[in-house]
Amino acid sequence: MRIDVVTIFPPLLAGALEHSIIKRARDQGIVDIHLHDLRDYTDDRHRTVDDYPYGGGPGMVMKPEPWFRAVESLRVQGNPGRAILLTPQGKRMNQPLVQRLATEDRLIILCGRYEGVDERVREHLADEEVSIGDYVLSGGEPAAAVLVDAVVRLQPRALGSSESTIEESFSENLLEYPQYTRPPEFRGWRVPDILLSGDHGAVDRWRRDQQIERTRTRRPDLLGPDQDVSETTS
Ligand code: 9D3
Repeated sequence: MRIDVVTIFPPLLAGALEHSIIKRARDQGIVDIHLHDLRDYTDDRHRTVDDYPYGGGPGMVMKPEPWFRAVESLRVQGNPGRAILLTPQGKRMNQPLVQRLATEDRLIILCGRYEGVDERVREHLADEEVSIGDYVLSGGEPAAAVLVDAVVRLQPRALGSSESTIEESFSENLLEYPQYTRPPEFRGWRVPDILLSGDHGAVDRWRRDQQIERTRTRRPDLLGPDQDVSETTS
């Protein structure tokens, strides 16, 4: 898979993509990731990427021309890919969305900044808009790091033998069970006896119960709308 990221701040992302699973996947040729500076696609002396909003109001808006020029020139080589605009107004990222994007041959990720991006970019350039959740970031770069991580680890052969190969709790909609390692007692806090019992059947049942109980108390929304009292209005 090829991933292009367009940003006014490539160094902010570079570090996040040079470690651990992503680094290994890049080194093995599983993903080909390229960072591009949006300012390289401007045509004025000051490399201007923003301007005042029509109609007035606070802040600046990112100009459309550098985005179109960037994406259109990246598309000259190879597969047009899917252009994903990272914005607070996008569809909320979740594991099914990540699984769908992970099957694409190419993603072109656009990181907004400032107060926003000219509407013509979302209407006529982006194939899809994605948000990573309901909190305010200063730009799309941290969201791009999150999306790239989530997509890369789903690529065939991206996970090594030490990472789990079976799909984890978010795909089966349950939280993880509690995990322990040595020592059996630390500062007076004991590892549950059942985990030291050697009874594998009992361990499996305990873990399953813990997963269900944890999900019920912490993330009832994962068990379906009926279980989620927080979604009740009256
Ligand atoms: C102060 C500007 N805000 C007025 C309502 C809107 C706004 C625009 C741009 C708020 C944040 C941003 C920058 N954020 C992103 O580009 C972003 C983001 C986010 O803030 N939260 C969750 N996911 C994402 S993806 C991109």
